[in-house]
Amino acid sequence: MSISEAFINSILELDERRAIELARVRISEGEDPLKILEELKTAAEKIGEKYERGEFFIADLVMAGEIMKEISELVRPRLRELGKTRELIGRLVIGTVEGDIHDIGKNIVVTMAEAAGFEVIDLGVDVPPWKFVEAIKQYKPDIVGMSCLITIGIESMKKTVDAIKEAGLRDKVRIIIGGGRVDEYAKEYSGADAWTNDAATGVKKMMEWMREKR
Ligand code: B12
Repeated sequence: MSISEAFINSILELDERRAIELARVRISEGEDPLKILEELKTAAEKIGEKYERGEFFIADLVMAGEIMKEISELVRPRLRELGKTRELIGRLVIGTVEGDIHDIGKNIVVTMAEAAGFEVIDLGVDVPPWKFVEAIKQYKPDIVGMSCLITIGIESMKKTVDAIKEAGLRDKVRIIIGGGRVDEYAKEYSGADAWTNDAATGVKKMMEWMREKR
């Protein structure tokens, strides 16, 4: 069994100690932090499937969530280090939308965007539309990012874009949405400019937008 398989399996078995230990070893051996994050996503998808099949319960989701959070926090400093020498290229306001408390994916985007040279204002989870609007007024970001992992979050995304429009701020920012429940339909319905369910692609898009702005 490869170390990647052992790592993914340890998360699926909810073996916290082993998963953390493997992550620590891999980081100390200089493994690409993006690879570890990619595997975290694979594990999360499999956990979601187990939950859907009734093999996992909420308590297991909570445990898996804790393990994945701990691992992404172990990886974050390493990712930051890689981006340290970069100049600031833009400002991003990001949050998980109202009604949704999932934040592992969002936190990965935060770290990757910081590593790419963005100044990031993280509004946290369950963020109501007015908070996004206030943050745009206060921080004047180039880009707004919204994360959503549950179906009802799509409606929150639409409400947030609508609130940004009503405040007369829509043409001041580009909006990107991401997370497991997001797709082309969600982008069209919410009125965002782009969508992704992959942090690396999302950050690439944001960098493209910043280049266009120059
Ligand atoms: C861990 C987890 C939890 C943890 C969350 C811990 C935490 N701090 O985040 C806990 C246990 C708390 C939880 C709770 C719930 N969960 Co949950 N959870 C999951 C699980 C297993 C993994 C999610 C995850 O972290 N994925 C890993 C990350 C890395 O992936 P990601 O978020 O997609 O992020 C990547 C990209 O999408 C992208 N990205 C994400 N956001 C953004 C934003 C931008 C701007 C960009 C550019 C990119 C981007 O970058 C990331 C890295 O590539 C999923 C299953 C799944 N397949 O997603 C269910 C899942 C999302 N949960 C689900 C449900 C139903 C719930 C609950 C409602 C359960 C309940 N009955 O109470 C509650 C939600 C409460 C609420 N109001 O939000 C359902 C949602 C179904 C639906 N269609 O609505 C899922 C799909 C499970 C399932 N198959 O049924 N959950």
